[in-house]
Amino acid sequence: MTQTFTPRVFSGIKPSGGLQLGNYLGAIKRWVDMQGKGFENIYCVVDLHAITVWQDPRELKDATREVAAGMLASGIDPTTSILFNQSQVPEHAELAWIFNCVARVGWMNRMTQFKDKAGSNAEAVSLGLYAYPALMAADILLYHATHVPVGEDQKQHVELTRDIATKFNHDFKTDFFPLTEPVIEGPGMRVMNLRDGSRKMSKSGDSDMERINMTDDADTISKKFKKAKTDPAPLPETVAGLKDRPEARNLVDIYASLSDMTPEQVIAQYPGAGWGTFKPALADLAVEKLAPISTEMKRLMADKGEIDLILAKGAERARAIAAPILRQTYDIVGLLRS
Ligand code: AQP
Repeated sequence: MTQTFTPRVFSGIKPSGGLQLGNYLGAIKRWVDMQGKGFENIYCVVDLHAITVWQDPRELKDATREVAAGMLASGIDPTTSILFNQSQVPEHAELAWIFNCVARVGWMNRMTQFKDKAGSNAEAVSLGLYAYPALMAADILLYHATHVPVGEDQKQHVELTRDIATKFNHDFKTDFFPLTEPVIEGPGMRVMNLRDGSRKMSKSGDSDMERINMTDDADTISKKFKKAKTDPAPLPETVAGLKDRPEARNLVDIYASLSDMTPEQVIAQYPGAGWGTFKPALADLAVEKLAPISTEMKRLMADKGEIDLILAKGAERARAIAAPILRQTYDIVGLLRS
């Protein structure tokens, strides 16, 4: 008999700094939309992933709370969705070890995000950064998640999760783990750096001017969009005219994602507009959409106890799903529980 799996969504964000616009448009905004669509939703602040690069212990706890606050302020409902931080559910690390023994070194060597992050320093980065995709597979498969909404940048890792599930199922002659689908759609799927349209926007990029932080105030947001790199040409008359213009394309995509429009609709609204027109319009839109979120984030962060309680309750609910799946995995692998 083949297994049937409950439609279940898992996704997470690393507290490796404060939230940036890419995390919101590429992930959180879509997670909010997935609530009430017939899935069980599990959202995680993946602090074990954050420590794959050095984190100041004093800042990590607050960054964890800030990411949780960003999710709550954006509309994640902790009574219907499960919201917790990863390290409070130790089963993640336990299943990751098993997957370290299933995944092949050659698979890890192909991960482009590792190459990007390690750069020319690959010998000196942590073993954890290299093995990160096996932990990510564990995060997902520990809940038998069927769908993972992520930005384009994470697609390869979700494919690796499917490879690990396939190999596990094959090696142990079972159908225990589902083949999880990545859910990647819409113009927010890859938000690019405001100073270099060939790189994605990141929390940990060198310059604050290259990203919009979810806690930036209205003046800062306006200044960053005003100074965003563009080419000198105005917006084209059609979307096809954005080809080979990565910075212009990025600003149009951000506008589209914030306004729930398509890039075609944005261009139709601003055909041939100069940057002096489009950038202030984009800044105003971003302030309108982000200000309520950042105000609510600040309110939530003022009461650490409230966030900590939400995360603790979420961890308890997560463990209720995770623990039996890990126990069955141990049994399948042949690990003795006496
Ligand atoms: N620029 C982006 N565009 C679209 N989606 C993005 N995501 C991140 N940046 C963008 C999505 O956010 C989710 C969580 O990502 P993460 O924080 O766990 O890892 P990351 O992708 O490595 O994020 P950062 O901000 O770039 O962190 P650092 O700088 O610490 O490495 C994922 O769904 C991701 O797709």
